[in-house]
Formats: sequence, structure tokens, C-alpha cells
Amino acid sequence: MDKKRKHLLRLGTGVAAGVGAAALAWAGTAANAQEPSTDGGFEIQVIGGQEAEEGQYPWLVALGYAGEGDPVQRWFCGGSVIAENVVMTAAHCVEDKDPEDLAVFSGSVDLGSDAIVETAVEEAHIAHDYNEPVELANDWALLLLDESVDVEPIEVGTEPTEFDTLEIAGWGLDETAQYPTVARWAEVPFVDDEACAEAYPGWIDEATMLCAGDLENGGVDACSGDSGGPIMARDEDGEQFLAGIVSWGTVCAEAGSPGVYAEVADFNSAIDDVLDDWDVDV
Ligand code: 4AZ
Repeated sequence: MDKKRKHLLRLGTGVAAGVGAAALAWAGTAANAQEPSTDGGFEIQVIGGQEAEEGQYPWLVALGYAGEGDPVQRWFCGGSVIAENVVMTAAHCVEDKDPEDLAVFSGSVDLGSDAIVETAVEEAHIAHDYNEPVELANDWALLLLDESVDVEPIEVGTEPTEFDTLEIAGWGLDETAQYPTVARWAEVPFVDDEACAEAYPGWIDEATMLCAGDLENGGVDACSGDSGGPIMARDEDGEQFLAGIVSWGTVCAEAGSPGVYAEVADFNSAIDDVLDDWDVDV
């Protein structure tokens, strides 16, 4: 438990407050993650991913501190636009913050680009049962934006499912232990509840968490800074939907330690209640 908590605290303040320190803290993990390989068909070179193309994930946003200056210096988590004025992120990204101190960066995979639009946050809803029944269960929050953003929202998954391959994207640490300016993405194999509970005995709330990673080889994973961002699946038509939210892991991209995600299908009705409250149509 301790290990995990320490880890999250470091991540929560690391990216914006001290990129250097956070990167150092993670250097061991990322550097140890793997030698380049293509084991399991997953490209290894987020960790083990590649640069996202402009427009690949229109709903992907970075969450940062309101203020002056370059978004690259201010962001600290990821998020997903689920309605024109609502962003979904992780509860642990915003639990200790005032909405007025937050900003959402949308419109480009490149946080250094002039195309980035900064939007203020009017209100934040943190899951009432966050941290129940175990630490980091129900790790989700919704942000009501001051203004609509002009990006395509992603649909929120409604059925808890066994997936095959999922996709992650974000500006979190890559395999060189750096925070990239351009978002990265990767395919990640789904890990079922049983295997995940075995990997993290006592830490997994199967009802609200889903896991993904290459259990056998490691090498591909979300990492520090990806928190709050999307893990995505595809429906029968090939349309992407939001399956989960990057939440935690004890390490990054190591075999036997999958990434853990908040499973959005498990709290669908709670999400709808908040959207109703805010008079938001999806
Ligand atoms: C984070 O806090 C984070 N390897 C996300 C995912 C993982 C670890 C940390 C899982 O951003």
C-alpha cells in the first residue's frame, strides 16, 4: 500500500511542479522496462508506444494549472472530452484542487502547438465513492468547462466487458524517461480481473477497476503523467469508446505488474446523474 501511495503522490505533483524530479524518480523504472523488441506483436520502442498523429484522438486533453505560460510547463494529467463541455479524468488528479486553479488543454496532440486551446473549469465532481472499498477504487471525476470545446467527444463505454486489445494515449513518461510534448499512444493487451488480482493481492476492486499490460513481457504501459487519460476499445463498427481511465500501477511497463484503470462502464449511471445535474446532453 505504502509503495503505491508514495508513487501516486509523486506523480500528482511531479509533472508540472518539477519535471526533472519526477523524471528522475522514474528513470529507474523506465530504463529498466525493457530492451527494444517486438515480443507478443506489441511494438516496443505512454511506454512502448509511438507518437500520436494530429486528429488521432480528438477527445484527448491535458489537464493543468490555470495561469500564464506554456501548457508544457503547466499540465499534470490527461483527460477525455465526453461532451462538448465535460471532461472525464481521474479523481486522484483533481481531488486536492480547486476548479478555479485548473485548465484544460485541447485541440492538438502537440502541447507546444499554437492550436492548443485553453479552457477554464467551472466545477469538478469527484466520485462520491472514490477510495471505496479499497484505495483508488472509483478513481473518476468529471469537469464542467466554462465553455464548450470544439473537439469530437468520445463515447463512454456502457458494458463491463472482457476486452482483447485496448489503446492508451497521453503525455506521460515514455521509455526514455521523458515527458514528450507530442502525445504518444500504444496498444495494450487486456488483463482479466483474476490475473490482475493475483498481480496485486488485496488492491484490486474488480467492480471498478480494469487492468491492461503485457503480463509476460512488460514493455508497454501507461506511466507517470498519463493518469486521467483514456484507455480505449472499439465497438463492432470500429468506433473507439472510452473503456477506462488511467489510474495507477506500482511500476511502469514491468512484466507481472499491469496498469490499472477505472472501468467506466461500472459507474455509468453515476456519470449520467452528474451530467443530468449539469444539464449536459450527450
Ligand atoms: C500515473 O500516475 C500512472 N504503469 C499511470 C499508470 C501507471 C503508473 C502511474 C501504470 O500517471
